[in-house]
Amino acid sequence: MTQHRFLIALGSNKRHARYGAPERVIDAALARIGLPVVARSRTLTSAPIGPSRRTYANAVVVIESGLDPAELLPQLKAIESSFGRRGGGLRWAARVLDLDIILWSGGMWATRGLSVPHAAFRERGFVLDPAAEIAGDWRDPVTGLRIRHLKARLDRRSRRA
Ligand code: PH2
Ligand code: MG
Ligand code: MG
Repeated sequence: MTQHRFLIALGSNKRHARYGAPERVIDAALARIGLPVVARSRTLTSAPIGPSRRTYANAVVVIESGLDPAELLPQLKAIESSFGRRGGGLRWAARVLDLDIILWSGGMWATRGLSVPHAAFRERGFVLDPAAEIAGDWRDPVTGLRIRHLKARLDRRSRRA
């Protein structure tokens, strides 16, 4: 089976009854993924983008798997649910755990309900900042730019804004 690499973003801005603060939720979620972790960023805190007012803990990991994105996604959703995440809430409401597929080594992927690269990651410092720590050379197949370059571009834009 061909092994692929995935860049996965983890986010939490709500305590978990057992694991505790969002930083600890991220650690526990990583342990749960159960796939070989090639690299892991630090866990960074960031101001919420969107309506929720709670600070987020965010991290990214590079993992290896023989699955394709459509096969991996339900596994990530199952982990979110097992951490108490419930569907059907407000978009971008506070959440115990969010696991997003940002990139994979297979290039572009689009099936119903899932696009890889993640549609908005180029505008999200909370993804690009930790991603630049561990995957700065990874090239976005849509823009042809490396993560390090996407981060520099976003940093420039947000300084100007
Ligand atoms: N996730 C969102 C919406 N806003 N803001 C921060 N700082 N970090 C996140 O992970 C995040 C967010 C939707 O998934
Ligand atoms: Mg998300
Ligand atoms: Mg998500």
